[in-house]
Amino acid sequence: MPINQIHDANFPVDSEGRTYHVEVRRGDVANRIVTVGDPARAKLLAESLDAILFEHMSHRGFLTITGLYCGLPVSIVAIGMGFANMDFFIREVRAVVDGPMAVIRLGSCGSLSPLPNPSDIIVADRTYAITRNFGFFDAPPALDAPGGGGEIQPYLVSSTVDADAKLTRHLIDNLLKWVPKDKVYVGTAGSADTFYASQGRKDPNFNDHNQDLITQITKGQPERIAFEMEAHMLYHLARCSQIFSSSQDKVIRASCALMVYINRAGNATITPQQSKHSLEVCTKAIFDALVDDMPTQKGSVWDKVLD
Ligand code: R1P
Repeated sequence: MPINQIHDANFPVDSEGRTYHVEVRRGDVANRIVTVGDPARAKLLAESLDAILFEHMSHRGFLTITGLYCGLPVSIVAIGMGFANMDFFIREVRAVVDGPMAVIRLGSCGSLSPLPNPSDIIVADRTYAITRNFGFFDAPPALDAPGGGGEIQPYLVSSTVDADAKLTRHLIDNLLKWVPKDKVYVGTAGSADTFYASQGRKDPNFNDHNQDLITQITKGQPERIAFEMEAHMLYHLARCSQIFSSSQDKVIRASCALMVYINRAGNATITPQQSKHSLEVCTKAIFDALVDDMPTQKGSVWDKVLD
């Protein structure tokens, strides 16, 4: 939406209440949401819907598809990549959805130890953030000084936040209907603010001071099995909605299924056939989990659609 069509500089919406970046208004988005990065993935997920009631690609590339699954309203929102896009999505959708929300992220990830393998599925029961510490690079400590630069570290690792226990239980139960038990892992996902340096990838063009990053992050913490880039912002905002909101109607509950696309330890990648299969089984499991978790829709304009 062009900037000249927005009202309210502090939470921009257009004259009909559409948000600035996702471009959705009240009635466009359901309370049960699957969020993905890739719009093509969102389109594939939408093939499982019984009917599509709303579809819109925003000028910033957020694709929202709302339809019915087992007769209940669900939305699929493709957001692109990174913390900022997850923040745009959650805040703008929360602003136009009434009642409690259940959000499951379906993403891809890299696994960090010899297992899980590419094509395995990780349910992130907990997440943490890894962020580049700009101060370390912009005003570097004297690394050759006694003490090696003091306390300042090149990367910041946050504390962890839990997924919603009930939603995660439904997600795991439904995944196990389609995926062998030894291919489903439950573990902690590290959400990095960048794909390269903050995930310990070496780049000869920059000194990122990350040669020991993966070892430091995972030392003594074998449950830290995956890297991706969005789940922690989702869990963090969901937690903030629970502890700081004055209303139960504003609560967001979140969970996440991650398709292992690459294994960093073994330098292995998923095949096209495996990624297609992973997407198919995750699609069924996630939609069924959302329906099991919230079998009726409460407090939304979708009540009227269903009457
Ligand atoms: C990086 O290639 C992207 O893939 C992963 C990361 O989180 C990042 O967004 O997830 P998606 O496949 O969901 O985009």
